[in-house]
Amino acid sequence: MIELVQAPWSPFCIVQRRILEFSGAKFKITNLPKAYGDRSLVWKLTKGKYYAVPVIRDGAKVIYESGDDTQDIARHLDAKLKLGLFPVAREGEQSVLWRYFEHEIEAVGFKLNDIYWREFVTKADELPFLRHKERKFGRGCVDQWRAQQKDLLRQLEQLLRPCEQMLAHSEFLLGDRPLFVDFELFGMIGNFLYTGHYALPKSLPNLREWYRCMQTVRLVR
Ligand SMILES: N[C@@H](CCC(=O)N[C@@H](CS)C(=O)NCC(=O)O)C(=O)O
Repeated sequence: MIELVQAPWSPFCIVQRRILEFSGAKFKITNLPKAYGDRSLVWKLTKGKYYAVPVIRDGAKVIYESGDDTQDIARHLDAKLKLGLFPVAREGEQSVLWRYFEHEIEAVGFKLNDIYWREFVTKADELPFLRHKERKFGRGCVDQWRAQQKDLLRQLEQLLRPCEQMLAHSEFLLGDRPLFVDFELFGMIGNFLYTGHYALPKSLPNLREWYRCMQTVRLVR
């Protein structure tokens, strides 16, 4: 059985979890008990090559991203479970879009989620969480994001507007069935909405409808 090693709020993990649910395949979820403080499980599985999540274990194979902009896990699931998420004719559009989602949208969405970090980080993980964030974004970064919350929400709305425009013309981003980029955007938004403090703006009705649909959509063979 396929095993997903994850942190439940991680945007990149939500992408793979939803793809697995969509596929209808049986799979097992393993949450890192201390997502920030202890990556030893991932380190062991990848034989000392990787410490981030998600990681997939599929029989003897362990799959993780080989680069910053790769989609090795999704491509593996797509090929193995025959999901049709990466049609060759849409490869170019998809690679432009997933970079926009992973870089621009994720960069604002995760800050808005992290404002509420004490609600999803365990006591034992508080110190490594804060250290992890402050080493990358500077001392007091989470307090700054809290102070900038309204502005960050406005930024996110602007960044999501092109998706709203795309969804005015089709049920999914690139047509009448979900492709990889639908799951990718779903993960970034799922991270933003994780703590339940936010909703997608009313000014983006097509996106709201698409998100509702993406929560439960299943593969039709
Ligand atoms: N491009 C990678 C990014 C994975 C990633 O950044 N994961 C975060 C969690 S959201 C992580 O584990 N970062 C390393 C760390 O926390 O030390 C992917 O799509 O899987």
